[in-house]
Amino acid sequence: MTKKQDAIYAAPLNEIIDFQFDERVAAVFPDMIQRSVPGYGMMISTIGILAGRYAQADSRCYDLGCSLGAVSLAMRQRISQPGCEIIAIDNSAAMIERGRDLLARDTTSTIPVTMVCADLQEISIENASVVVLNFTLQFIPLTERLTLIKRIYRGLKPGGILILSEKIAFEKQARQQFHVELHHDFKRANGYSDLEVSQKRTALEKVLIPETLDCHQQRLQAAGFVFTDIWFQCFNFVSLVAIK
Ligand code: GEK
Repeated sequence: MTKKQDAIYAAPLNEIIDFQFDERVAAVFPDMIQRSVPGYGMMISTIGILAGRYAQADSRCYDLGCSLGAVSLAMRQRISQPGCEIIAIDNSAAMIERGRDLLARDTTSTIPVTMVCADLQEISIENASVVVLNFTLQFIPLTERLTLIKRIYRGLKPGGILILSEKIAFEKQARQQFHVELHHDFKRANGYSDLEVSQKRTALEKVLIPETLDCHQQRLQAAGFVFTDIWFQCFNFVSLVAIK
């Protein structure tokens, strides 16, 4: 499938409205995320490998904030335990509609994937062996994040895994600047102009709220997870695992 190129912020805008996961974004999403998140492709395929190891027979694997379902498709390819089902949730109707089309064309596995258009804060999480928040928690209001992580912890079976990927912030100004500048270089190297980088940054300012690694690790511990570790980092993009 050829990817439609993201040019949403290419022309100067009089007013930059807060970023939304609407039809325009859904249409260019694979190109947008690939050119914006360092290591995205590798992270998707590695989440498949993690799911392949941690999925338990007759359990559920959740892809929360699934967008077009890249994580679900990667998990589906790698899970071999019998009786597993994948539940993919996103509250963007445009994402779910396109995601369902892509899922219908995927013939790599027979593991059932149910894609649901819903607020992930309102769905029940139960009998889970794998839960993935791949760049989703950063869009949930700060005050609601601990409640969500606790709910995930409760819904996981013993030995189950949470995979949490986030854009992070740094306390020390010099570190923050180093990683943000390198991330912007990464975007420019992938063909985004200075204008695109800056307009997108403004659009995301109030919508995507990054926290420090320490903050994420403390929240995971507060929710009950004893084992947590970082399995990926490139600049200000990190992925953690937490095992119950
Ligand atoms: C990937 N995981 O390709 N309920 C449900 N979905 C939500 C909510 C919510 N409350 N808030 C945000 N979303 C994907 C990438 S993108 C990350 C995830 C990014 C959804 C939102 O609609 C969007 O599709 C997704 O979370 C975040 O691996 O674009 O930076």
